[in-house]
Formats: sequence, C-alpha cells, structure tokens
Amino acid sequence: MQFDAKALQSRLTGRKMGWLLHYRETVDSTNRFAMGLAREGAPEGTVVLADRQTAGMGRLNRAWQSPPGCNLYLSVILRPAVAPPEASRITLLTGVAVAEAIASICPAGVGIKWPNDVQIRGRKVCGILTEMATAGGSRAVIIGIGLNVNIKRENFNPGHRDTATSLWEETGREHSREDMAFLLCERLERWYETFLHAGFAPVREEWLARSDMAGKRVRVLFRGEVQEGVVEGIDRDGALLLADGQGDVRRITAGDATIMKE
Ligand code: BT5
Repeated sequence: MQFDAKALQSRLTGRKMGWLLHYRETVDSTNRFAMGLAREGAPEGTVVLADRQTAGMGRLNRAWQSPPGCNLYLSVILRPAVAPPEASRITLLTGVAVAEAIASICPAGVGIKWPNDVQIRGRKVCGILTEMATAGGSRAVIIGIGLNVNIKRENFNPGHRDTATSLWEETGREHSREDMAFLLCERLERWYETFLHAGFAPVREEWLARSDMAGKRVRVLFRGEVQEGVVEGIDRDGALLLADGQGDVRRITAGDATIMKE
C-alpha cells in the first residue's frame, strides 16, 4: 500500500520529532539523506522517511534490506548539546523507544539486544544506526531506524530468513506503517526528553528491563576479537559489562553480540 506521508505529517505537526518530515519514495539511504540535510543546518526533530532504500546501510558497511511497500526506513536528526560518546547512549535510548512502540502491538517476546537491535522471540525486527554529522562548528546525531513491518518471511533475503522477523510475521496481520511511524516518533520524543532532563539513568533502567541479555552468556565479536562472558548490565556510558567468571568485569564498547543457548 502507498505510504500516506501527508496524513503522517499532519499528525506530527506541533510535536518535537517529525514536525518537519521529508518523505521520498526512493532514496539510497535515509541516513545519508539526513546527513546532507544536517550539514545544511536542518533543525532538531527533522525526519527523513522513505518507502524504499537502494543502499540501506547497517553498521560496518553492511547492507539493510529495504524493499518497497512494506517496511519503515526513517532517520531522525537530533542536535543534543553533548559530546560524541553520547552517540552510544542515544542508540540505547532509541532501542528503548522502539521496543516500547513494538510491545504496544505485540506484547510477547519483544527484547533489546545490545547494542542496536530490537528482536521478537530472538529474531531481529529492527536495526538502529546512529551516526554523527559535523559541519562547521555544529554537530548533529542521525538516528536511523529500520523496522520490518509487513514484510513476509519468504521475501527476506535467504541469508537472514531465519534470523529476521516482521510485525506481520509475529502478529499475523497487517500494520499501518503511518501509525507505526507516528508511534516511533512519539516514543522517541518521550525518551529523548527524559534523557535531556533526567540523564541516562532512567533510560538505562528501562533498557535493562527490556533487554534480552541480562544474566545471559554472550559472545561479542569486534574486529576479529571474541569476548565471552555473562552480561552484568550496561554502564553509565552504555557500554556492555561482561563478567568473565574469574571475578573480572570487562567493558565492551562496540561489537556484534550473540546470545548463547543455555
Ligand atoms: C543495523 O546494522 O542493524 C542497522 C540497520 C539500520 C537500518 C536503517 S534503515 C533507515 C536508516 N537508513 C539507513 O541507511 N540505515 C538506517 P547491523 O547491526 O550491522 O546489522 C546489519 C545486518 O542485519 C545485516 O548484515 C543482515 O545480516 C541483517 N539484516 C539486513 N537487513 C535486514 C532486515 N531488513 N531485517 C533484519 N535483518 C536484516
């Protein structure tokens, strides 16, 4: 079904996230598009949304499968007065907002996986890509959210057919992408405001409550190096805390985590 950007825009009028909406049927990547806008000075709360991406990006040059007519690909421009390390906290904050939005329509099995996935029953339904944009003296954070809404299992690339899922697959019905986009903007606004006014502590608490990982044994791969341990939580910077079983707790700031089967 065609995306009704006008209807979404009118619902977002007057809000802090999405009050300025750039909708395109096709872009290479909404993050790249938003990056260009941010460099030209686009204000906080600007949202770029596309029906389809031809070069949707994951982390580390990985691709994000972005077919037309079924999912959400959106990027939000934020201008927090914070230093670059805040980007990882903003990724976690976004995970909380997305998990909350999804849980409202799919109550069972929704969990956040550090650092940037939201899963349902252990399958990835959403990926988050946070990037920094700098131009002149000003800085912006771009949050990219890819959410699988109505894509069917057979239409996933074979490579992630068994690791990905969609709201359709989990609930057995179509969901309005406009409603989902509205809900995401609304939840994001709420958690961003909380972060600005009360700091990271409430975000961290909610993240831990919604995480799939607390107390689980995980393996984290980063640049060819493997770290294994039991998740103790996340620290005040958003780093993952892994207990190695010998009394040491390691702080992991980046990588791909796999939750080990018990
Ligand atoms: C991510 O990277 O999960 C971040 C994805 C962010 C996508 C959004 S869409 C809007 C905005 N504009 C962009 O260009 N990007 C953002 P990473 O953790 O590196 O995971 C990438 C991996 O997820 C891939 O290597 C695949 O294995 C898997 N994957 C790709 N497409 C998928 C999909 N649609 N659903 C589930 N898994 C997928």
